[in-house]
Amino acid sequence: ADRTDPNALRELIAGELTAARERTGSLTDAVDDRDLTAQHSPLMSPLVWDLAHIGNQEELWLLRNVGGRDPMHPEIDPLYDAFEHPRAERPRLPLLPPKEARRYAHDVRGRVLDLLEASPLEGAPLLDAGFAFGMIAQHEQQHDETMLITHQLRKGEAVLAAPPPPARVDPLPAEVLIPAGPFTMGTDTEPWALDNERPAHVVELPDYLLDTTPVSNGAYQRFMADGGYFDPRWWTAEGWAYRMEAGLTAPLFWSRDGGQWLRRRFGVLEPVPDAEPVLHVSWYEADAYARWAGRRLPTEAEWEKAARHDPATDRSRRYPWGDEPPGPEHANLGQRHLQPAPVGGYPAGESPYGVRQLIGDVWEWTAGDFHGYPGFRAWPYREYSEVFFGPEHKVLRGGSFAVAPVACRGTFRNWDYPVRRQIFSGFRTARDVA
Ligand code: AVJ
Ligand code: FE
Repeated sequence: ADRTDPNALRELIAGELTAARERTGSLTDAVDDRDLTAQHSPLMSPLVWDLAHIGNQEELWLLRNVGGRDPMHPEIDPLYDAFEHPRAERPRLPLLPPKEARRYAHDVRGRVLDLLEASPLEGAPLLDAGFAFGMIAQHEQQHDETMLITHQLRKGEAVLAAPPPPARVDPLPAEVLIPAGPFTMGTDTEPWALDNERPAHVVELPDYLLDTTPVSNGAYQRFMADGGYFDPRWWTAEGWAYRMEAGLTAPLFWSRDGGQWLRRRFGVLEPVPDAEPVLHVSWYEADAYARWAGRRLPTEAEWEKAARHDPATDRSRRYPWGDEPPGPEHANLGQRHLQPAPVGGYPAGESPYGVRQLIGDVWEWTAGDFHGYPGFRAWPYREYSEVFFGPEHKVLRGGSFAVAPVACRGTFRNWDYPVRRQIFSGFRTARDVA
């Protein structure tokens, strides 16, 4: 799409908003009203909260902020402010019931599409390149991933299904060398990049070696079989304390059946597939595995250089494969498949250094804490990123099978507590060149 042509940009925005709403619809129409209002885990909101929160954020940013309209239902704002009520409390709030929540989100959307037709897409920072519209499409898709996590935590019969991802696996070297040198991290030019991806800045890295693919279930089970969960040598002090307190012996959703490990995935119990990337591990488990393997987690800069730097042109690109938006041949994104693809797939998504599956499949834990880049400016609200900066959050990169293309790129940064495991998290490892 030609983003410099306002009508083409309007069409692109409308398409992204519609795609997000279709996803929201399939996640919320798959269950009945009781399931929509139930608390499936104290870690998550009821699905009906996400639904109305999606509509409320859209109303706040697009109808009120951009469009200058009056609030539609000012009394509901505090219910859907994520900072007012922790997730565990949300089921007890006087939330809009499913029918009203759907109608509210639908009414907001109708007015937004009218606004989009009438609105200039330049002349104010929120409007330039349609930023506020892009931010809201990304926001809805982020909650669609959150709702998929709620589905994964939900007990009972399977209600979601999707075809498996491509089974192709290529024989690949275990790791690749990324030669020393500077690269540009972050962006000033990606039109819908969020504040924490900015500004672009040069980072100089020494030589390092990075896993060609995410760590597989097969490799992770060697760590388990070697007593990895029972040996404090591999764990940080905090990680070991958490492992003991939580009684961890395997990734979340795994269970033992005689000699075999099974995992539960969207209501279906099946043998753990050795070839898939390990999923539902905390940062502490990823860090312990890496130490056991004589390796370490990559830094964010190491991850991003492998994903974006093109040594032929000495330029950072949007994705490992170049600047074109993700297609189904490049990466496992967008909930097209409800599981990661086996490691060693997606040849068309390979980076110039030969690294695979950086985008899609599983979120990848990186070594460091979440912080702002040099020159960071909170925009358009401090509560998107800035209030989460600090040592309590670790950064994840690359997106999972649950992430929509609009909310995924080489610069995108996600974050969570190092104990989190219900998220679609895996990892790959790195090492210094001796
Ligand atoms: C960027 C995924 C950490 O879900 O908490 C949604 C995204 N921000 N609504 C989250 C977000 C506000 C955020 N993460
Ligand atoms: Fe939100």
